[in-house]
Amino acid sequence: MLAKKLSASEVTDPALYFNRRNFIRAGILAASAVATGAVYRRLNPAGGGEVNTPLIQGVTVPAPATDPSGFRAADRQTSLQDITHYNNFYEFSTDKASVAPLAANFNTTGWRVSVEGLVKMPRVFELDDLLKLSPPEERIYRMRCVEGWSMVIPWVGYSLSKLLDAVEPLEEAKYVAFETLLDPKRMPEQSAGVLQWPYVEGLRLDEARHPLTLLATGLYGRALPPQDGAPIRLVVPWKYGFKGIKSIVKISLVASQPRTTWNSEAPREYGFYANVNPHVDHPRWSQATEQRIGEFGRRPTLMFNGYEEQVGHLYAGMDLRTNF
Ligand SMILES: Nc1nc2c(c(=O)[nH]1)N[C@H]1C(S)=C(S)[C@@H](COP(=O)(O)O)O[C@H]1N2
Ligand SMILES: [Mo]
Repeated sequence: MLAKKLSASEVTDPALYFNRRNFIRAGILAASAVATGAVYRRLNPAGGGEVNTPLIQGVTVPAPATDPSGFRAADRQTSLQDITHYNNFYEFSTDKASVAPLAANFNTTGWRVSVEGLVKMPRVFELDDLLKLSPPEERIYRMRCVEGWSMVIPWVGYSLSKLLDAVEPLEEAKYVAFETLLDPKRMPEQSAGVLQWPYVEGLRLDEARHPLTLLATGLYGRALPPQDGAPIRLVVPWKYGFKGIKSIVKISLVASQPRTTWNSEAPREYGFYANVNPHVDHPRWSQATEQRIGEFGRRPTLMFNGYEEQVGHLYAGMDLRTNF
């Protein structure tokens, strides 16, 4: 979201967009949907680049061609090169092309994820135990960043609901809060004040339990590369990309709506729900179209990113302009 330096011609009255506290840190905050394509082509000339993560054994390929589940989008998949070299991961860099090299040596040895809060069976999972909780499945999802670009990614993982079932949420639990690792030694930009760290996100419990909501551990059949959120991240295909929190260390079941990073940085621009919606524009740009990375030109953005059939019922009766 912090795509480049703020220039006066692009944002005439920044005070309209950021509160005082945030404005100081948000000095470089100015994404432009128009610029996305040009910046992307400049930073990503065609070419190789290796991803050295191990292959995941025993990945199951679930749904049939018609795919009423939404698990396997038929769209052409974005290349591994693009998925791993055009990243938003501010703990490493605000420059999409710099995340891969800066995250390359990210050490995930001894990774644990604490699942806690309003649950009957709180538990600190060793990564291996978390990976073994449910068989890995391939899910081909359309991904849409709030900045106006999109990708199609063959993730590997399992539905977050499997993990939630394992810890047995209590009756009072209404939301799920997620937290990224906080360790400035391993995540160098956490020493800078770009965002308030750690990165946090949240979902309503029914959203978190939807089968499309994925706890991702890999992509293209390999373990998750550092730049995409190793060793474990969230993927919610009908929401803007920033909901997909990376490198998770804590998942808490809570009673009320948790604070989320981008919503607290710029509440007018980024809502808690962040459902992909071509009819609700970002205050500074239209959300009606998107640039699919690897394609020329822009294509229309679909309601709920094309997953309306699967998730529309979660928002029945809600005003999606106020709850953006
Ligand atoms: N911890 C953390 N998670 C994050 C981000 C981040 O900066 N930090 N960026 C978000 C944004 S804005 C997007 S679009 C996606 C990008 O995921 P990708 O690089 O795997 O495509 O990650 C999301 N998750
Ligand atoms: Mo994003």
